[in-house]
Amino acid sequence: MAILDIVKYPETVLAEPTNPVENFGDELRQLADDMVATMHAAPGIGLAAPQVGRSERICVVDLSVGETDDDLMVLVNPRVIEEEGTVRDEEGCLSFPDLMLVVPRPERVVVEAQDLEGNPLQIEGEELLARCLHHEIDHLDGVLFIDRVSPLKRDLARRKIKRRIRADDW
Ligand code: K1U
Ligand code: ZN
Repeated sequence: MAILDIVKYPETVLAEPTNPVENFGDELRQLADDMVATMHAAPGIGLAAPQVGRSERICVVDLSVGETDDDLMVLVNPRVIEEEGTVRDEEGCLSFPDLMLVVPRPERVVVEAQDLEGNPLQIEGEELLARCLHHEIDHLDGVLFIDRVSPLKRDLARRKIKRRIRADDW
């Protein structure tokens, strides 16, 4: 397993929609293993392929950050098929170090995906799991958390990031 570099905003790969996975084999398993190791090392509770510079539609989620095996999910070709309610809460993103934003997300989601063998999966998540699944699937569509806040807050966040890039603090 390798710990991969996490791509930071404004790298273009973060804004590009991913491609559906068609080949379920050793290369995909290797990518998933490396993404899990990278998420745990960060540490984070989720990670999507564009955040490690890849364009496959795959993400990993683990609300326990490696504490228990039971919470780990590897989702191939995930998509939200149902969503309910809206909650505004603070969240981070590993591609935006030390930036927290209040983002509206569904309170509950149902996600359809495949596992690493290509078998169908369905996951229902509420609260933090719903937020994390929605955030990761957004990454796979090239959507970032700054895209989900008001233009004013987005502009403020972009200014802060520009300042931090200039100060070599990004
Ligand atoms: O996709 C990412 O950038 C990872 C991101 C996922 C996420 C967090 C919170 C709400 C929605 C999506 C993170 O994991 S940020 C780090 C984080 O939340 C965390 C880190 C260590 C322990 C607990 C949480
Ligand atoms: Zn993120």
